[in-house]
Amino acid sequence: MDSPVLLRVEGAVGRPLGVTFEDLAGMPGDVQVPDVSRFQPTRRGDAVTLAALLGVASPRPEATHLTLHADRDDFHVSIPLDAIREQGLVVYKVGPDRLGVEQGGPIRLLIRDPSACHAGELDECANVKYLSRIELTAGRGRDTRPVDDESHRALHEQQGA
Ligand SMILES: Nc1nc2c(c(=O)[nH]1)N[C@H]1C(S)=C(S)[C@@H](COP(=O)(O)O)O[C@H]1N2
Ligand SMILES: [Mo]
Repeated sequence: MDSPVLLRVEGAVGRPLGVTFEDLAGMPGDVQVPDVSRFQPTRRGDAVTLAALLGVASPRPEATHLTLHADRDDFHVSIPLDAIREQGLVVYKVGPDRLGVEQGGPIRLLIRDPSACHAGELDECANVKYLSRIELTAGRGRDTRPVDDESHRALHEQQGA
């Protein structure tokens, strides 16, 4: 049986992708990032670089922004492509196991070195859980990050965090 597609890379790209667990695990060793707790002590798991996935998908020249979509809970974050390309990690496993939903799986995006919530484009809010689609666009895409402390608190309560 074919493995399920966990993540799509689409929009302004030369080659749209439907990525399975095996695709991620089969990427070359030099783009695998074992043990993301080295970057963020409270996070667990192993990743591939976002840059490597984008290398395969080939963003078209007009692409200025990258939008991270979590269709599961309708959460979306849009960031300038140049800012996130080298900062993004696509976490997909914990040792031999798949990344569970309680850890934001099956796919979670992590920013290597995020700023505090609302302190910039690449903030902790951009650590998107249940990442299902990466969309490249000319101009900013959808962004549902909370904009003030109150809505942020409400979101965290909803997330149980
Ligand atoms: N899918 C999804 N991802 C999300 C969120 C969310 O509500 N849904 N909240 C974001 C926010 S605002 C923050 S600060 C971080 C919190 O991550 P943590 O719960 O692992 O600490 O997740 C981000 N990723
Ligand atoms: Mo946040």
